Amino acid sequence: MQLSLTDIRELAERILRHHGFTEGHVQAVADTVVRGQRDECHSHGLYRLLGIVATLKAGKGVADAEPEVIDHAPAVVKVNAHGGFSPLSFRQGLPLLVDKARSGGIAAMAINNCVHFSALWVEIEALVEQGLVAMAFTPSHAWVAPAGGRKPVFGTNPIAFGWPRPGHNPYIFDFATSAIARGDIELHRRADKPIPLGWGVDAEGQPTTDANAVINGGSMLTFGGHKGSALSAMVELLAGPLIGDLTSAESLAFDDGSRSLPYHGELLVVFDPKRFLGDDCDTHLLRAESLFEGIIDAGARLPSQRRYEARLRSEAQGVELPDALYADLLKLLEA
Ligand code: NDP
Ligand code: PYC
Repeated sequence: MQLSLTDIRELAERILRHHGFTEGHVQAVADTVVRGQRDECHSHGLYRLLGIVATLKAGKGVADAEPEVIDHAPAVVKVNAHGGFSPLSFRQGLPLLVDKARSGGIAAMAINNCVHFSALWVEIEALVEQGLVAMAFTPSHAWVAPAGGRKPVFGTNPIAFGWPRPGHNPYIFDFATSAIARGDIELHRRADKPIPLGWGVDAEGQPTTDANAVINGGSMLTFGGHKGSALSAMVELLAGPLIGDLTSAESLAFDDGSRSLPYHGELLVVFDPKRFLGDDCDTHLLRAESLFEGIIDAGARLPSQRRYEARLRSEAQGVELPDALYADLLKLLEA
């Protein structure tokens, strides 16, 4: 199916309203999944609506939750999502987070008690647009074995980072600390395609190219062996106990076999370069440009470049949805 961005936005909004989401959630969630689809981040585009509705039906998410923004400490904002989906909590906490970063130079926001389904770059872009440097971390469900271990302990635990670049798209990376996001393995299973070796092992701990064997009884693997494993543990700690919220193992226990989206917290940390550098800010941001030029001169590409190119393409031509996904999305309007 070839659909315009307006078409997919309307479809996403209709599905969310049909399932009783309040208008704030409709707008925040639709915005997030449409951006994912637009930038060809297929694992976190419209596909996520299937999991969102399944989570609601399993009673593991609240469609009319009202996020509560708490001015917790001079540099800390907390947002209690009260069981709702994270994008609205992020939106509502954003102004206070930005104010705190501007006044103190550094600030953090903890989103608690939320269903988390999204790509983190969506939030990082909103912060970088304000001229801030930003990082985000969140656990998920315990699907990933630690390097050298035999059973899942970690979530897919993404880390995202953004740096503003005057006159250019921002430098943003955003990746799971597993070899790949769970969503991508699920998409391979839906399309009946083999996964590359290195993404996961089967129930016996044997390397496999069978997505189903990884999802049902197997384990995902970390990226970069022990290094990804340690980073994944860091995400568990920062966006779990540090903010008083669930680890991936606890999120999976809360799930209780319902196969819902993960339920836990998220930590965002932002820095205001103007506060760090004062009048010298522009000079140093310009110096940073030579790093990006160096990467490109070396023949590499910057992270997010593929995404920015996909965005331009989607804005001009619309997006392509697999027929099976389009059919499953339409079914959500009947159920
Ligand atoms: P990838 O392994 O594809 O890595 C994504 C990042 O690496 C992007 O920033 C990407 O840029 C960049 N990148 C990829 N290839 C290159 C390259 N050759 N040179 C330079 N940069 C490159 O994605 P993941 O599967 O790890 O993660 C996908 C998404 O899943 C993320 O957005 C993440 O937030 C989300 N996720 C969310 C979770 C949650 O709990 N909410 C859990 C796990 C993942 P580009 O996009 O331009 O290719
Ligand atoms: O793709 O790993 C993933 C994921 C987990 C929660 C949201 N996305």
